[in-house]
This record gives sequence, C-alpha cells and structure tokens, in this order.
Amino acid sequence: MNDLKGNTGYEGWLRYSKLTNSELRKEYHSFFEKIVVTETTEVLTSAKDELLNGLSSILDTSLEVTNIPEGHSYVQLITKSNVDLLSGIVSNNLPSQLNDEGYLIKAINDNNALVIYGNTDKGVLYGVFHLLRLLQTKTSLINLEVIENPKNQLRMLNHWDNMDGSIERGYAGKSIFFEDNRFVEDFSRIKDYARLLASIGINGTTINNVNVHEVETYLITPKFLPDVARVADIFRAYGVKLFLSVNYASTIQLGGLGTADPLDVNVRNWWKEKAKEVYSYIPDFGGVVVKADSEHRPGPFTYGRNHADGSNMLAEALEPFGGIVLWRCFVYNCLQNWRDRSIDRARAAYDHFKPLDGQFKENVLLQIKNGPMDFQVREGVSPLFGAMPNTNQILEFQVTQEYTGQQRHLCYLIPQWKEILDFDTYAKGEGSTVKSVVDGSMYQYKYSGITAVVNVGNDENWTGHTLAQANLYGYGRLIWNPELSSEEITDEWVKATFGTDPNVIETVSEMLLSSWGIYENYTSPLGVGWMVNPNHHYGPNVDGYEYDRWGTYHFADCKGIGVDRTVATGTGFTGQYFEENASLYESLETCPDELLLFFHHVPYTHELKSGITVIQHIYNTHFEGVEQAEELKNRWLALEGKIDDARFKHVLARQEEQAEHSQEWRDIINTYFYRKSGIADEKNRKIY
Ligand code: GCV
Repeated sequence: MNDLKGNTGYEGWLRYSKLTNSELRKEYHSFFEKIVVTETTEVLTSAKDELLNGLSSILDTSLEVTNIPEGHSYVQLITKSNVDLLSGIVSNNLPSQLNDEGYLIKAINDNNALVIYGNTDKGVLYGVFHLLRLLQTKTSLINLEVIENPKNQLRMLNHWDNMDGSIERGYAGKSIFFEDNRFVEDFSRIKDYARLLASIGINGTTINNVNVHEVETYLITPKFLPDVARVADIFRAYGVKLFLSVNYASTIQLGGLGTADPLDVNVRNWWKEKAKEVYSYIPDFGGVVVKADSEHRPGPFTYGRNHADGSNMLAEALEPFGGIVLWRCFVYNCLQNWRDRSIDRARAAYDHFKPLDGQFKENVLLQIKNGPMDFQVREGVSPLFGAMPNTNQILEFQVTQEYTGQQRHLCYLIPQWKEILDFDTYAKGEGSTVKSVVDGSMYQYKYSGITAVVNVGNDENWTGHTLAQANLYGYGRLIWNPELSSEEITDEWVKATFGTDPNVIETVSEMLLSSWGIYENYTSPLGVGWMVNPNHHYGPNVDGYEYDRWGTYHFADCKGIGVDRTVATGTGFTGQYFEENASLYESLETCPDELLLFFHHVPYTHELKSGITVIQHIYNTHFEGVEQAEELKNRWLALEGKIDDARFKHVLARQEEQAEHSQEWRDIINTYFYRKSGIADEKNRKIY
C-alpha cells in the first residue's frame, strides 16, 4: 500500500512511491549514484529537478547533482551542443533520427551509467519523464536503448475556464487560473499542473474558454498581459506554450472600431498592433483559438465574409511572430426549427469549411471535433478529416466528460479515441486513417496535431473522480504515440497511480477498459446520442432536446427511431464521406449496429446484425448496463485494504453514485420506449 502525501490524489501519476523490491533497487542503484548535468537552460533545470525528485523518492535516497561523475555510476542529461560526449557510444546520425522533441535513453558503461539525450532541452525533459515511468512500472534498465519521437507536432489542451473562476463543462471544482475576475494569487498549483502536462508530453495549452466573454476579452490587454506572461513563464519551463482564446469582435469591444469586418484595413491593422503588443509580453506566445459564428459568438458572417477571411486576418497579424490560429469548425445553426427536417446539424462543419479548402493562410489550422455532432458517447467520425488536402487540420477531443458521466460516472475514453484515430477516411485510398491526417503526414501539413478540452479543476485530485485522471494521462500518452494500445496506456497509469499489486492492476485496468461500453449500454442507444437533460447535460431525458432549437433529435415515434442521414431518403450526410464509408453507412445492410440510429431511422422491430431487434437491444443493454455498473462498484469494493483509505473511499462514493444513477437511466429509457412502441420485453423484466 502506498503511503504518500495524504493520498489525496494531488500527485496524480507522479507519486513516485518508494521501491521496495530489493533486486530492482540494487539494479537502479547501479545506474544512479549521481545526476550529471553540464548545461543550463530553464527546461533542463526542470528536467534535472524532476529527475532528482523522482529518483530520490523512488529510491528513498538523496542523489547529488554534479558535473563530473568521478568513478560513480550516473545518469547524464545531454543536448545537441554536447553530442560529442556520445561519440563512439551512439551512431553519428543520432541527431537526425530525432526531431526537436524526441529523445534517446541508453544504458552505457556496462550498465553503470545512463544517458538521456535530446536535440533540444525539451527532448531531454520528455526523456526524463520516460525514465521515471520505467521506474514506476518497475522495468529493468539493463541494456536499455529507447528512441522516441512524438507522432504529433501540436499536443494541446484547451481550458474552458472563465475569469470568474467557473469552468464551462468543468466537473472538478473551479479554475486553477482564475477567481473573481482576475488571476489567482498563488501560482504554485499552476507549476504542479505544468509538471503533470510535461510528463505526458503536452506542449501547448489555452487557459481560457472558447466562449470569450466580457472580462476575458481583456486578456490581450495590458490589464492582464503581465499575469498571462507569468503563467506563460511557468509553462515555458516545462515545454508548454501558452495560447489564448480570443474574442473575434475584439476590434469592437477593445478597439472601438465599430466593426470586425476581416477585410477592413483598420481592423486588420488593429490586430497587427495587438499581436505586436502581446508578443512584447510573451515572445513565444503560441497563438489564438477562435470560436466564431458559433453558438452566438461573433464572427465574419456578420460582414458577409467567410471563415477563411476571418482566420486569415488573425493569421496575418500573428505570422511575423511565428504564431498560429486554431480556428474551430464547430459552426452550425443553433436556432434550428425542429419541425424542419431538411436541416442536419451533422452536415454543418463540412458544408461550411470544405468549399474553402486551399484558401487559408499557412499558419491557420482548422480545429475539428472528433464527430460531426458534439462529443457524444458514440457518433460517426467527422467527414471533414481528410477532406481538405490543402488546409492544416487539428483534431479536437473532449477529455472533460460533458456527455459521458461528468466525472461522477467512470467512462475511460482512450478506447473511444483510439477507434477515432484508427478510423479509415479513405481520403487517399485504404489506410488513410484519421491519425495520419492529423499527424500531418498524409498531406504534409505545415502545422497539425491534436487538442482536447481538459477535465481539470481545483479539486484536490484535479479531475473530480480520481479514476478520471486516467483520461488526461491517457490522452497525452495516446497523442504522443497513437500506436500505443489502450492496454499499455492503462497499465502504465494504474501502476504509477496505485502501485504494482497484480490484483489492483488487473481490477482497475478492467474497470477502466470496460467502462465506456458500460456507460454506452445504459445511456442513449445505437449512436443516436443526446437524451440528456438540457443545459447541464447530466442524467436521462429522452425528449430533453427533441423539440428544441439545437439540431439534436432522435425522431422516435410509435413505430421507430433514428435519424435518416442517407443520401437516398435522408439529409444526405452520408454523402460527405469518401465513397467506401459513404456506401458503408448509406446501406442498412452494412451500417454497423453501433451507429445504426445515427445514420438511419428504423422500426423498433428492425433486426440488428446481432440478430436481435432494436427494441430488444435497447432493453437488453439497459438492464445489462446497470448490472455492469453495479459490478464496477463491487470490483472496486474488493480492493478494500489494497488501496489507501482516502482514495478508496473517494472512488467508492463515485462508483456508488454511478451504480445508482445508472438505474435512473435504465428505467427512464426503457419505460419511454416501451410506452412509445407498446412492445414488451421478451424477458419480462420490470419496465414501468
Ligand atoms: C464552450 C457544446 C458545449 C458548450 C461548448 C461548445 C463548444 O455546445 O455544450 O459548452 O462551449 O460545445 O465546443 O464550443
């Protein structure tokens, strides 16, 4: 059992519990009597501090940092300026095997020393965290040689934090950056956050909500820029670039120009001056994220301009400083008339952006949500991926669990994200996966990568549910290398967080890996989505959005359910995919069961490929989902005594809530469809 720092979950996966296995202690000691660092940069200082802290804690000794090892075993941190130290030890072309963030870790001197090499200090920092991960997972270092390069260039997070301290769709307390319309006073937590991010390879973050309200608009003014710069300083030391979400209409609100027309020369000049000012505070400012013409946010449409015009205006201003514009594609009509069946929200992003391919400046990236709707437990993959060969794309996931249980229910999303990254778009024939679009390799994008809405707040354990830390950890690890399996990532996280008792590893891993399917079972069925309470989105409400303006419908009547998105008889959405997927989804015969109601409207008696009818599937999965949620709780309960008390009780309380609340989902969904369809459950279970 671990005995670290009160076991609040604050350390996350950086617990560095003391190693008790004496064999391994001996082995590690034979590598690490000293830490050797001969170069000084801010990031290397972080790397050295992390190594010192991690090794001292795991080995329970205090190690010395020195320039010369003098007959001791040692671990040395080296960057390109000292690559000569490695001549004869590694191949001469090592620097060309690594990109700017890649690293080598190698056992040398007959396993009496270890080097961590990066072309840059950032590479070294990531290498240090890799080494500490090996120790936390109790891996032997004998003859170790690891070469790693991140697969994605931009590995970002987006905070939806407001300056009053609230977090839009936040389920883990208040903002760690803001309170009472200003920055928090104590920045020490921000440093601990930067450490967590660097340890999983995150290299950029926005700190404020994409809905940029009144006060936050001033983040790019001298009123707040000194504080923004202080936060940027903290992140910089951990290799994380700071970005801001900006208000598209800043020229009106801050500049007094009366217009935000992107083609207006005064508007353009205002942004150029603004960029100059921001960079005078933060020389390596990453750039801006923009939500424009979306859910009542201002944008270029007001002036009869398009999204290329809008984003290019900002890109032009940031270009001289190397900044980029992350322009969100979450643009749709949120004032839809539910009676009008001709509009389909799923079509919107593609319809708006695809025709603009090639019109964006080189430093614009289109930020595209993984699905065409909005982070549902299951939906199709956005057909925009791969559809714009001449426009940089970045994928947006949602780590915060808006529609997946709000960190009160366990829903581990790595398996979902893997499916999306592995999805074949067929954009350039078979094998044109989403991951190869967004890592930039397929179309040689200048900028590309992955971003996500983060799940962190000022709760002691950062994420509300301690097990929800696994989503943040896994997100970072997966976007560093999308080839990692869900199982590998899970194993790492469980060991670092709860130790290496095989029973704990097996139980927690199985809980995590089964949880997405379980959550899907008792919530909205077969890809249809929604069915949640309006506004806060927690808990079941089948018709919550059915007669509303948001474009999120299931169209259930007494005969059937689902959205007909076919070209033949529906909204034509399936036609936005490349041919192979278009025909796969178009046909009832080939459309996968799990997305059936996302693409088709079918009778309740329609037989699924599984051989059962849609209505019976709804009943079965909802009864089963509740049993599984109960089982999750029981599995956790069986770990009593093997997990420290504080974290044990905390997780148990969440699992109890999930088990109970899943019954609410089951009974409301089953009752609704029983009453609509009049078809009884074949197994005669209790429906109200
Ligand atoms: C930040 C959904 C969420 C909103 C969010 C929006 C977005 O509509 O419910 O809270 O706004 O997505 O991604 O911009």
